Amino acid sequence: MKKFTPLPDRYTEPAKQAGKVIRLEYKKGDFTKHCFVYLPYGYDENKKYNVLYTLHGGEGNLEAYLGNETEPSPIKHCFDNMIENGDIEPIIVVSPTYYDQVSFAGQVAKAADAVFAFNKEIRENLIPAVEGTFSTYAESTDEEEIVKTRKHRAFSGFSMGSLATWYTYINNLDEFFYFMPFSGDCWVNGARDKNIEGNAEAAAIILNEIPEKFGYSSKDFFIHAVTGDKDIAYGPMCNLIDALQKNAPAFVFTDEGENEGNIRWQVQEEAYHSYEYAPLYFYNVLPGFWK
Ligand code: FER
Repeated sequence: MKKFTPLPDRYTEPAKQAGKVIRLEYKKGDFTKHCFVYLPYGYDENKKYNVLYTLHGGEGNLEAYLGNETEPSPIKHCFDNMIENGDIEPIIVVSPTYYDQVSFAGQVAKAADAVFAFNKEIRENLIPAVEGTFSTYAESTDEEEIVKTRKHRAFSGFSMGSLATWYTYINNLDEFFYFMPFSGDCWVNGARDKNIEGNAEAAAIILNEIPEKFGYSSKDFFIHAVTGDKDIAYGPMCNLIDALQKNAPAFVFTDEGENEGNIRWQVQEEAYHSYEYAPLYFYNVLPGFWK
């Protein structure tokens, strides 16, 4: 397994070329929600941008990645610096929440329920709101067009947001090509309540069936899963990766990019369960997407 490249100095401090954080309201039925959207420096409506959707953890909220319009976060500065230095092409980043704007801080089971319900909202409300407002590869928000442009969409998330990333692969593989689960494994829906043993084995069987279910091959997606060796998700993620290596032939492990396989696993030494490592992980993962 390759080591992570250390984050360059000052990548979490304001860049010279600063993108913008915008608050975007959208409807979910009668309910109004919002998300924060990062537009890169020099955003131009006449250009097309790849989009990263990224989800917070069980005690987080929709400001976890980008901050907000007036107080941008270190992670937002990291996106600016990566783009300014040419590590990645300019991208749009979307930070939504699976909660209905209510604080369920500390209630992991509530987070799991919200995560399991969120994929419908991504498909029906979130993607149309974002990609109908900003300039992405999708020329319209028709389902067919969103599916056609799936190669230009990535999904990531931390902890319970990583659970959401595995579930977006399971439910919305037709809308996303790239996945970056960080610091969270794939709980089988309801397994916790039912006390099912061997969650990782059950998850591997489910994950293995997904590409065929959508009519895709092993070349039609790329997952780069990451965590730290001191992270509470390290053990569960190792179990999941082991189960995928043993029982899920749809997954072709690689230490390189998507031309060599479709799943890559990388672990940072001495890293704990924290957003603190998100800039390091984005810096190492995103340059491998959209190549
Ligand atoms: C995991 C480890 C921890 C995981 C989730 C958590 C989905 C969440 C912990 C919390 O929110 O307290 O592997 O996978």
